[in-house]
Amino acid sequence: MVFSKVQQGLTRTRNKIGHLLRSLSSDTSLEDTIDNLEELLFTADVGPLASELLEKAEAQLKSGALASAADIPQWLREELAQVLLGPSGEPLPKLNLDGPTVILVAGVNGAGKTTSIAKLCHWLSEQGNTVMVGACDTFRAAAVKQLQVWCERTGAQCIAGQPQSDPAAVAHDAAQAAIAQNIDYLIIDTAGRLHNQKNLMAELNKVSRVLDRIIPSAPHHSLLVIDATTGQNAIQQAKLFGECVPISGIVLSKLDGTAKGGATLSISKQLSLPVLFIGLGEGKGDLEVFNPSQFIDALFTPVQQ
Ligand SMILES: Nc1nc2c(ncn2[C@@H]2O[C@H](COP(=O)(O)OP(=O)(O)OP(=O)(O)O)[C@@H](O)[C@H]2O)c(=O)[nH]1
Ligand SMILES: [Mg+2]
Repeated sequence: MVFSKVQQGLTRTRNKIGHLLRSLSSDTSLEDTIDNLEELLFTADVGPLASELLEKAEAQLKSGALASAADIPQWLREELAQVLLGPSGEPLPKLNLDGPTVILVAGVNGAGKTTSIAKLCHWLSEQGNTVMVGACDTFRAAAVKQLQVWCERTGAQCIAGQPQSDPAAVAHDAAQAAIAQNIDYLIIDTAGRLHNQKNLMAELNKVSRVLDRIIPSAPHHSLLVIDATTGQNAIQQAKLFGECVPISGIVLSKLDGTAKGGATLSISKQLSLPVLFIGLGEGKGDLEVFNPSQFIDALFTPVQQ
Protein backbone atom coordinates (compact mmCIF):
# COMPACT_ATOMS: atom_id res chain seq x y z
CA MET A 1 0.00 0.00 0.00
CA VAL A 2 2.61 2.48 1.18
CA PHE A 3 5.02 1.05 -1.33
CA SER A 4 2.73 1.77 -4.23
CA LYS A 5 2.38 5.36 -3.04
CA VAL A 6 6.14 5.83 -3.25
CA GLN A 7 6.08 4.08 -6.62
CA GLN A 8 3.34 6.35 -7.82
CA GLY A 9 5.08 9.44 -6.50
CA LEU A 10 8.17 8.45 -8.44
CA THR A 11 6.30 7.85 -11.69
CA ARG A 12 7.97 10.71 -13.53
CA THR A 13 11.44 9.64 -12.50
CA ARG A 14 10.61 6.01 -13.31
CA ASN A 15 9.27 7.02 -16.69
CA LYS A 16 12.41 8.88 -17.48
CA ILE A 17 14.93 6.23 -16.52
CA GLY A 18 12.91 3.02 -16.91
CA HIS A 19 13.75 2.34 -20.55
CA LEU A 20 17.41 3.06 -19.86
CA LEU A 21 17.40 0.57 -17.03
CA ARG A 22 15.88 -2.04 -19.30
CA SER A 23 18.37 -1.36 -22.07
CA LEU A 24 21.15 -1.98 -19.56
CA SER A 25 20.09 -5.57 -19.07
CA SER A 26 19.81 -6.28 -22.79
CA ASP A 27 23.14 -4.86 -23.85
CA THR A 28 25.96 -7.11 -24.78
CA SER A 29 29.14 -5.21 -25.51
CA LEU A 30 31.09 -3.60 -22.71
CA GLU A 31 31.20 -0.31 -24.55
CA ASP A 32 27.43 -0.15 -25.01
CA THR A 33 26.86 -1.05 -21.41
CA ILE A 34 29.11 1.70 -20.12
CA ASP A 35 27.54 4.19 -22.53
CA ASN A 36 24.05 3.29 -21.40
CA LEU A 37 24.96 3.34 -17.74
CA GLU A 38 26.43 6.78 -18.26
CA GLU A 39 23.26 8.02 -19.92
CA LEU A 40 21.17 6.52 -17.16
CA LEU A 41 23.13 8.09 -14.34
CA PHE A 42 23.16 11.52 -15.90
CA THR A 43 19.49 11.34 -16.85
CA ALA A 44 18.63 10.37 -13.30
CA ASP A 45 20.47 13.50 -12.15
CA VAL A 46 22.59 11.77 -9.56
CA GLY A 47 25.23 14.49 -9.85
CA PRO A 48 28.91 13.84 -9.08
CA LEU A 49 27.98 10.38 -7.89
CA ALA A 50 27.49 9.46 -11.56
CA SER A 51 31.19 9.59 -12.45
CA GLU A 52 32.11 7.69 -9.32
CA LEU A 53 29.70 4.87 -10.09
CA LEU A 54 30.68 4.80 -13.73
CA GLU A 55 34.38 4.38 -12.96
CA LYS A 56 33.61 1.65 -10.51
CA ALA A 57 31.39 -0.23 -12.96
CA GLU A 58 33.98 0.04 -15.69
CA ALA A 59 36.74 -1.27 -13.44
CA GLN A 60 34.61 -4.16 -12.22
CA LEU A 61 33.51 -5.16 -15.71
CA LYS A 62 37.11 -5.12 -16.90
CA SER A 63 38.39 -7.10 -13.94
CA GLY A 64 35.59 -9.63 -14.27
CA ALA A 65 34.16 -8.84 -10.82
CA LEU A 66 31.06 -8.04 -12.81
CA ALA A 67 30.62 -10.83 -15.33
CA SER A 68 28.27 -9.18 -17.80
CA ALA A 69 26.00 -6.28 -18.53
CA ALA A 70 23.10 -8.28 -17.20
CA ASP A 71 24.60 -8.03 -13.71
CA ILE A 72 24.59 -4.24 -13.78
CA PRO A 73 21.04 -3.49 -12.60
CA GLN A 74 21.49 -5.58 -9.44
CA TRP A 75 24.95 -4.13 -8.88
CA LEU A 76 23.54 -0.62 -9.25
CA ARG A 77 20.82 -1.32 -6.71
CA GLU A 78 23.37 -2.47 -4.18
CA GLU A 79 25.65 0.48 -4.80
CA LEU A 80 22.79 2.95 -4.44
CA ALA A 81 21.56 1.30 -1.27
CA GLN A 82 24.93 2.05 0.29
CA VAL A 83 24.75 5.68 -0.72
CA LEU A 84 21.29 6.57 0.51
CA LEU A 85 20.99 7.75 4.07
CA GLY A 86 17.64 7.37 5.77
CA PRO A 87 16.64 7.81 9.40
CA SER A 88 18.39 5.53 11.85
CA GLY A 89 15.36 4.40 13.82
CA GLU A 90 12.59 6.90 14.54
CA PRO A 91 12.84 9.94 12.24
CA LEU A 92 11.82 12.42 14.95
CA PRO A 93 12.46 10.85 18.35
CA LYS A 94 11.17 12.64 21.41
CA LEU A 95 14.44 14.11 22.61
CA ASN A 96 13.04 16.16 25.47
CA LEU A 97 11.44 13.90 28.00
CA ASP A 98 10.54 16.72 30.39
CA GLY A 99 8.76 18.96 27.93
CA PRO A 100 8.21 19.78 24.26
CA THR A 101 10.53 18.40 21.62
CA VAL A 102 11.18 21.29 19.26
CA ILE A 103 11.49 20.95 15.49
CA LEU A 104 12.81 23.92 13.54
CA VAL A 105 11.92 23.90 9.86
CA ALA A 106 14.04 25.90 7.41
CA GLY A 107 14.47 26.20 3.66
CA VAL A 108 14.42 28.66 0.77
CA ASN A 109 11.15 30.28 -0.22
CA GLY A 110 8.71 27.96 -1.89
CA ALA A 111 10.65 24.84 -0.90
CA GLY A 112 7.58 23.39 0.79
CA LYS A 113 8.23 24.24 4.46
CA THR A 114 4.68 25.15 5.47
CA THR A 115 3.12 22.23 3.60
CA SER A 116 5.67 19.83 5.07
CA ILE A 117 4.90 21.19 8.55
CA ALA A 118 1.21 20.46 7.97
CA LYS A 119 2.12 16.92 6.94
CA LEU A 120 4.36 16.54 10.00
CA CYS A 121 1.52 17.77 12.27
CA HIS A 122 -0.70 15.10 10.76
CA TRP A 123 1.97 12.41 11.03
CA LEU A 124 2.90 13.24 14.63
CA SER A 125 -0.70 13.48 15.83
CA GLU A 126 -1.57 10.18 14.15
CA GLN A 127 1.08 8.71 16.44
CA GLY A 128 -0.73 10.07 19.46
CA ASN A 129 1.29 13.25 20.03
CA THR A 130 0.01 16.72 20.77
CA VAL A 131 1.44 19.25 18.34
CA MET A 132 1.80 23.03 18.38
CA VAL A 133 3.15 25.23 15.62
CA GLY A 134 4.93 28.57 15.94
CA ALA A 135 4.24 30.85 12.97
CA CYS A 136 7.66 32.49 12.79
CA ASP A 137 7.40 33.45 9.15
CA THR A 138 6.13 36.94 9.94
CA PHE A 139 7.71 38.40 6.80
CA ARG A 140 5.08 37.29 4.33
CA ALA A 141 1.58 38.43 5.28
CA ALA A 142 -0.22 35.37 3.90
CA ALA A 143 2.16 32.92 5.55
CA VAL A 144 0.47 32.97 8.95
CA LYS A 145 -2.98 32.49 7.45
CA GLN A 146 -1.75 29.55 5.37
CA LEU A 147 -0.33 27.93 8.48
CA GLN A 148 -3.48 28.57 10.51
CA VAL A 149 -5.61 26.89 7.86
CA TRP A 150 -3.33 23.86 7.91
CA CYS A 151 -3.43 23.74 11.70
CA GLU A 152 -7.22 23.69 11.65
CA ARG A 153 -7.13 20.80 9.19
CA THR A 154 -4.63 18.81 11.19
CA GLY A 155 -5.81 19.62 14.71
CA ALA A 156 -2.57 21.34 15.74
CA GLN A 157 -2.51 24.54 17.74
CA CYS A 158 -1.02 27.59 16.11
CA ILE A 159 0.79 30.40 17.93
CA ALA A 160 1.13 33.56 15.83
CA GLY A 161 2.20 37.17 16.38
CA GLN A 162 1.33 40.43 14.73
CA PRO A 163 2.25 40.83 11.06
CA GLN A 164 5.91 41.89 10.67
CA SER A 165 6.58 41.14 14.35
CA ASP A 166 9.92 39.75 15.45
CA PRO A 167 10.01 36.02 14.60
CA ALA A 168 12.14 35.38 17.68
CA ALA A 169 9.38 36.89 19.84
CA VAL A 170 6.86 34.51 18.27
CA ALA A 171 9.25 31.62 18.90
CA HIS A 172 9.52 32.76 22.50
CA ASP A 173 5.73 32.85 22.97
CA ALA A 174 5.26 29.53 21.22
CA ALA A 175 7.90 27.85 23.40
CA GLN A 176 6.26 29.15 26.57
CA ALA A 177 2.80 28.10 25.41
CA ALA A 178 4.09 24.64 24.52
CA ILE A 179 5.58 24.24 28.01
CA ALA A 180 2.45 25.58 29.72
CA GLN A 181 0.24 23.17 27.82
CA ASN A 182 2.58 20.24 28.10
CA ILE A 183 2.72 19.78 24.32
CA ASP A 184 4.72 16.86 22.91
CA TYR A 185 6.06 18.53 19.77
CA LEU A 186 6.52 22.19 18.90
CA ILE A 187 7.21 22.87 15.22
CA ILE A 188 8.62 26.23 14.17
CA ASP A 189 7.84 27.57 10.68
CA THR A 190 10.38 30.07 9.37
CA ALA A 191 10.64 32.53 6.49
CA GLY A 192 12.21 31.46 3.22
CA ARG A 193 12.86 34.96 2.02
CA LEU A 194 13.87 38.22 3.66
CA HIS A 195 15.35 41.45 2.32
CA ASN A 196 18.63 39.65 1.95
CA GLN A 197 20.17 36.30 2.70
CA LYS A 198 22.31 37.61 5.54
CA ASN A 199 19.19 38.76 7.40
CA LEU A 200 17.52 35.44 6.78
CA MET A 201 20.39 33.49 8.26
CA ALA A 202 20.76 35.87 11.22
CA GLU A 203 17.06 35.58 11.95
CA LEU A 204 17.14 31.80 11.87
CA ASN A 205 20.04 31.83 14.24
CA LYS A 206 18.24 34.18 16.61
CA VAL A 207 15.06 32.05 16.60
CA SER A 208 17.18 29.04 17.40
CA ARG A 209 18.95 30.79 20.31
CA VAL A 210 15.67 32.01 21.81
CA LEU A 211 14.23 28.51 21.71
CA ASP A 212 17.31 27.14 23.45
CA ARG A 213 16.96 29.71 26.23
CA ILE A 214 13.43 28.56 27.03
CA ILE A 215 13.59 24.85 26.30
CA PRO A 216 16.94 23.14 27.00
CA SER A 217 18.77 21.99 23.87
CA ALA A 218 16.00 23.23 21.57
CA PRO A 219 15.65 22.96 18.65
CA HIS A 220 16.11 19.23 19.05
CA HIS A 221 15.60 18.62 15.35
CA SER A 222 16.43 21.12 12.61
CA LEU A 223 14.97 20.06 9.33
CA LEU A 224 15.91 21.50 5.98
CA VAL A 225 13.16 21.27 3.40
CA ILE A 226 14.54 20.79 -0.07
CA ASP A 227 12.43 20.97 -3.20
CA ALA A 228 13.38 17.84 -5.16
CA THR A 229 12.87 19.70 -8.43
CA THR A 230 15.83 21.99 -7.68
CA GLY A 231 18.29 19.13 -8.25
CA GLN A 232 21.91 19.93 -7.58
CA ASN A 233 21.27 23.52 -6.40
CA ALA A 234 19.98 22.00 -3.22
CA ILE A 235 23.52 21.18 -2.14
CA GLN A 236 24.48 24.84 -2.05
CA GLN A 237 21.31 25.76 -0.14
CA ALA A 238 21.97 23.11 2.46
CA LYS A 239 25.52 24.35 3.01
CA LEU A 240 24.29 27.91 3.56
CA PHE A 241 21.61 26.93 6.05
CA GLY A 242 23.96 24.52 7.75
CA GLU A 243 26.26 27.43 8.57
CA CYS A 244 23.70 29.04 10.87
CA VAL A 245 21.79 26.06 12.31
CA PRO A 246 23.12 22.53 12.50
CA ILE A 247 20.77 20.65 10.19
CA SER A 248 19.80 17.23 11.52
CA GLY A 249 17.84 15.93 8.55
CA ILE A 250 16.25 16.63 5.21
CA VAL A 251 12.64 16.66 4.13
CA LEU A 252 12.64 16.19 0.38
CA SER A 253 9.46 17.74 -0.96
CA LYS A 254 7.74 17.50 -4.35
CA LEU A 255 9.24 14.19 -5.43
CA ASP A 256 5.94 13.58 -7.19
CA GLY A 257 6.47 16.66 -9.34
CA THR A 258 9.86 15.82 -10.75
CA ALA A 259 11.63 13.42 -13.03
CA LYS A 260 14.81 14.15 -11.09
CA GLY A 261 14.12 11.77 -8.23
CA GLY A 262 17.67 10.55 -8.66
CA ALA A 263 18.89 13.81 -7.14
CA THR A 264 17.86 12.33 -3.80
CA LEU A 265 20.71 9.91 -4.10
CA SER A 266 23.39 12.53 -4.34
CA ILE A 267 21.80 14.93 -1.87
CA SER A 268 22.08 12.58 1.07
CA LYS A 269 25.54 11.45 0.00
CA GLN A 270 27.01 14.89 -0.61
CA LEU A 271 25.58 16.37 2.55
CA SER A 272 26.12 13.31 4.71
CA LEU A 273 22.69 14.05 6.09
CA PRO A 274 19.79 11.62 6.31
CA VAL A 275 16.67 12.22 4.27
CA LEU A 276 14.04 11.72 6.97
CA PHE A 277 10.84 12.25 5.00
CA ILE A 278 9.76 12.55 1.40
CA GLY A 279 6.86 14.67 0.19
CA LEU A 280 4.73 13.06 -2.49
CA GLY A 281 1.88 15.54 -2.96
CA GLU A 282 0.07 18.55 -1.56
CA GLY A 283 -2.25 16.79 0.91
CA LYS A 284 -1.59 16.34 4.62
CA GLY A 285 -1.18 12.59 4.16
CA ASP A 286 1.34 12.89 1.33
CA LEU A 287 4.41 12.37 3.47
CA GLU A 288 6.38 9.18 3.92
CA VAL A 289 9.22 8.32 6.25
CA PHE A 290 12.15 7.85 3.92
CA ASN A 291 13.09 4.23 3.49
CA PRO A 292 16.15 3.85 1.21
CA SER A 293 15.57 0.27 0.11
CA GLN A 294 11.90 0.92 -0.58
CA PHE A 295 12.89 4.00 -2.55
CA ILE A 296 15.35 2.06 -4.68
CA ASP A 297 12.86 -0.74 -5.26
CA ALA A 298 10.33 1.84 -6.39
CA LEU A 299 12.88 3.50 -8.65
CA PHE A 300 13.63 0.18 -10.37
CA THR A 301 9.99 -0.81 -10.83
CA PRO A 302 8.98 -0.25 -14.45
CA VAL A 303 5.94 1.93 -15.13
CA GLN A 304 3.14 -0.28 -16.47
CA GLN A 305 2.38 0.70 -20.05
N1 LIG B 1 3.29 18.32 -5.71
C1 LIG B 1 3.74 18.73 -4.54
N2 LIG B 1 3.63 20.03 -4.19
C2 LIG B 1 4.11 20.43 -3.00
C3 LIG B 1 4.74 19.51 -2.10
N3 LIG B 1 5.13 20.21 -1.01
C4 LIG B 1 4.77 21.49 -1.21
N4 LIG B 1 4.14 21.64 -2.41
C5 LIG B 1 3.61 22.87 -3.02
O1 LIG B 1 4.67 23.83 -3.15
C6 LIG B 1 4.18 25.14 -2.98
C7 LIG B 1 5.01 25.88 -1.92
O2 LIG B 1 4.81 25.23 -0.68
P1 LIG B 1 4.91 25.97 0.74
O3 LIG B 1 4.73 24.92 1.76
O4 LIG B 1 4.06 27.16 0.78
O5 LIG B 1 6.44 26.42 0.69
P2 LIG B 1 7.23 27.31 1.75
O6 LIG B 1 8.63 26.78 1.78
O7 LIG B 1 6.51 27.37 3.03
O8 LIG B 1 7.22 28.73 1.02
P3 LIG B 1 7.50 30.18 1.67
O9 LIG B 1 6.69 30.27 2.91
O10 LIG B 1 7.08 31.14 0.59
O11 LIG B 1 8.97 30.26 1.92
C8 LIG B 1 2.70 25.00 -2.59
O12 LIG B 1 1.92 25.22 -3.74
C9 LIG B 1 2.58 23.55 -2.14
O13 LIG B 1 1.30 23.02 -2.32
C10 LIG B 1 4.85 18.12 -2.50
O14 LIG B 1 5.41 17.24 -1.82
N5 LIG B 1 4.33 17.80 -3.73
MG1 LIG C 1 5.87 28.97 4.20
